Amino acid sequence: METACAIALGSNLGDSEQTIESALAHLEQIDGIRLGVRSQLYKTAPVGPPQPDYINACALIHTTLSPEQVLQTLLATEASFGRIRRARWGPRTLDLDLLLYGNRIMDTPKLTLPHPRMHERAFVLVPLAEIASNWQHPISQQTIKELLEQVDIAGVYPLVA
Ligand code: GSY
Repeated sequence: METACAIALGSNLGDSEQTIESALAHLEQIDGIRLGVRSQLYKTAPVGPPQPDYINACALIHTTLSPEQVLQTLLATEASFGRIRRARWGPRTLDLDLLLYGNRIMDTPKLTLPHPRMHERAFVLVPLAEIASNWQHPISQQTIKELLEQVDIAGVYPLVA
C-alpha cells in the first residue's frame, strides 16, 4: 500500500536549480518511492540569518516506505549531494524536509509529522499550494490553501515568470 507524502526541497549553495532537479531525479530511482507531481522552482528570500536567496520547490511522492525510512532516504540524498549539517539555519547545498506523510501525526526525537514549521513558511506553502492546495493539515485541519492565506508571501517568486 502506498502513502502519499509531501516533501520540500531547498538549496542556496552552488548550482541550486540543477541540484534540486538532480535530487528529484535521484529520488525517482529509489525502490519504494514513486515521484508524483512537483511544483515549479521558486526563488525565495532567506528565513534566518543573512545568507543567499534560496531556490525552493515541493513534490509529492507515493511510497511503500515507513516515515522513518523516507526520512533516512531524504537524509542520505542530502548527504550524497554534499550536504554537511553545520549551522542549524545556515546555507546549504540541499535541504530535504518530509512535510506530510499521509495524515500521520507523530513526534519522536528523530521525526515530527506534520513538519512542525511548515504552516508558517511561505517558501514551503507557496510551492505546496501549487500541487496540493486541498490537502488538509492533519492537526489544524486547515487546507494548504487556507494556511497560505495566513502567511506573508513577499519574497517568494516563481523562478520563471
Ligand atoms: O528549512 C529549510 C532551509 N531554509 C530555508 C529555505 O529552504 N528557504 C528559505 N527561503 N529560507 C530558509 N531558511 C532555511 S534554514
